[in-house]
Amino acid sequence: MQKEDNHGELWDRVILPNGMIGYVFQSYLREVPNRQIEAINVSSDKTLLKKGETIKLKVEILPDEAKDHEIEYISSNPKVATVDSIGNVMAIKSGTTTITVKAKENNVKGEIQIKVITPVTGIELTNQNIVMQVGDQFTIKPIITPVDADNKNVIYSSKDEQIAKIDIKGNITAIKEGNTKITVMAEDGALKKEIDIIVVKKLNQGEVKFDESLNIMQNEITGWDIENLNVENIIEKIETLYNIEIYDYKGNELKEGEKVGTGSKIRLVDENNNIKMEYYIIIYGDVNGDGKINSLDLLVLQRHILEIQRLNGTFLKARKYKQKRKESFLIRFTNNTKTYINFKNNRTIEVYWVI
Ligand SMILES: [Ca+2]
Repeated sequence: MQKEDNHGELWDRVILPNGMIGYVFQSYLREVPNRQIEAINVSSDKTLLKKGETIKLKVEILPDEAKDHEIEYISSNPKVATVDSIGNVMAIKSGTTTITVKAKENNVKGEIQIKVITPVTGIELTNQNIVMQVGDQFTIKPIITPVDADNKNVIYSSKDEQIAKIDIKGNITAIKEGNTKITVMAEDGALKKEIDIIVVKKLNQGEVKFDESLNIMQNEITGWDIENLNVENIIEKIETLYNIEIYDYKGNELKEGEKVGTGSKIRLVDENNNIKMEYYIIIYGDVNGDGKINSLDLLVLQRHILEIQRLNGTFLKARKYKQKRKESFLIRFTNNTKTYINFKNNRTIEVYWVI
């Protein structure tokens, strides 16, 4: 008991063992239970939690008569895991923390160490299937979520390496005609995704010829006039023996007059409906695949830069715009991404960016 100013009513006078006389005032009074907490045992079904997971701690208070006495919960690192007043632990991010359960009436406490891990919960691939010509290469870049996963490494494998093989960086090489599957597996073992690979015979010039304005990079095509790209414009630029089918990035077949955007696919099929080849359309600046370049693309790009939603595959390639525009308005993001906004007329804004 500290020597202090008097508060409240005088309650009692006590004689201490050393003979001193003390006065007890009301403000110092606290009911002291007969039997105090002597031990606190803390346990949990799990001490290894995944980010976002919650568990309730099991707390045993001894002796039994004291089990209703007040206790408090403290997390040594609330950034890793928090604990509420009734022992619910919530895993926030990777790391370790000690949860202490302490008696309010004295210094008796129990502890438990909680480890939080952040496993891979998503492997996102733009392509569900890829058509490649014998000898072609194509790189897949899966988006691994969450961005703060402890181990974002993936392991690639091919079901049939005679048909297509894949290296540790995700570069697929088409070896011979046939079908196979590529598996992308998170190294932490939790998740995997598959892609169908169709390897077709290399087409020769007589089978398909593209307009000179286009730039063909194996199965990706750039160099499109972005002003009016619709199904007919594309068909006009391809000379082929085969039927041409155009699909949007979601896989819906596009009809005459419909606008074509990034991620759309040109499929060549023979009279028996066999796929002869597929090409992806990349329109620089159109990162959302709607065929227009406007402020929506800028928003999508901002989400990519801020890692809210990463761009992938052809969309990722469409974010680059290398041409210099003199009458452009330049925006700089903090990470040095340059964005050019080109005011074309009173109604249209074109947005280009260079990363
Ligand atoms: Ca767009």
